Amino acid sequence: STNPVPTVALIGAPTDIGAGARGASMGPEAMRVAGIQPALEAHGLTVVDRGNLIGPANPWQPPTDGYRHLPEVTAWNRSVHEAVYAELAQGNLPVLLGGDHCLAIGSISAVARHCREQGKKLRVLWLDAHADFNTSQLTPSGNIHGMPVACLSGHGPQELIEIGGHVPAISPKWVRQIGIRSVDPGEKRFVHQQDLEVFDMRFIDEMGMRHAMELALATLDANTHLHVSFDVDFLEPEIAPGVGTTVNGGPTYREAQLCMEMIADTGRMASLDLMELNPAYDVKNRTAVVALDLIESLFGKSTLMRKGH
Ligand code: 4U7
Ligand code: MN
Ligand code: MN
Ligand code: MN
Repeated sequence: STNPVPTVALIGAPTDIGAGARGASMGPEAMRVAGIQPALEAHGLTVVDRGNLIGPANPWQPPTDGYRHLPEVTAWNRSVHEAVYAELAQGNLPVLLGGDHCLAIGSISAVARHCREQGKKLRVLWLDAHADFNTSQLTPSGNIHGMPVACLSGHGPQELIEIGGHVPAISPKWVRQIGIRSVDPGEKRFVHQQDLEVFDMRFIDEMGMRHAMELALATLDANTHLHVSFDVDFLEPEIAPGVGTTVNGGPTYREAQLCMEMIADTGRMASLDLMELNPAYDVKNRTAVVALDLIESLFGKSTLMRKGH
């Protein structure tokens, strides 16, 4: 019989190729230094560390035609796509250690390809301060880490939208965004036009994290593959300074814990991105430690209140 608890496969993607600040390339090592492998093993999980992917260096050039570093972003995403797809094909649970958030194009296109082949329904939880729904026409920066949700939805350059072999890779209807509080003007119009379901900070303030997560997780069923794309800038910067793009007013430590625990309770999480951790902005690896604590909760770190968990 097959093991119902999948092996967790850590995949490092040490690049900041899509970001506006250098340093997310150091994210994977910061998570290893924080102790991600032994921490997950202590919860009874089998964990393999696949080491780091390799890809082009960051040439640190200005954007051309609305995109910064498009050939290098494409190379990195192809590599991420193949690595994530290979783990899913073996029945493993891939954890992508970013790296900037442009790499979610490779990761989620791999998850979508796997779901198409397995006849599974896909739900993407996007935990972020930003909607990441810009296009070359809308972007104020040209940084592709602000574009992955649009690219996955079929709005972007051909070489990025076709990475999973199916355009679009996903429908924006499969996405639930949590914690959003910084959206550019053109991007905002496009989010409304494409019917992205967004539980922004205003919603969380008024209704609470619990209600937001109940709605975001409402339509999961036994056949759903739940992918979590966790941009560390989702968190309140006071608890998570180690990101290149801080936005004030994020979820508190307790709100973020509840978010992760409610995801764990579904038992459906089958792949994870941990993105945008930037040790160059961190204080004594404190943000990596907080991110690890939250990841442990995602994997069901139990509390005293929940007997049987
Ligand atoms: B992240 C921004 F203009 N929207 O497109 C842009 F505010 O992956 C930021 O969520 C994007 O961190 C942030 O450059 C991308 C900016
Ligand atoms: Mn962000
Ligand atoms: Mn992001
Ligand atoms: Mn960021």
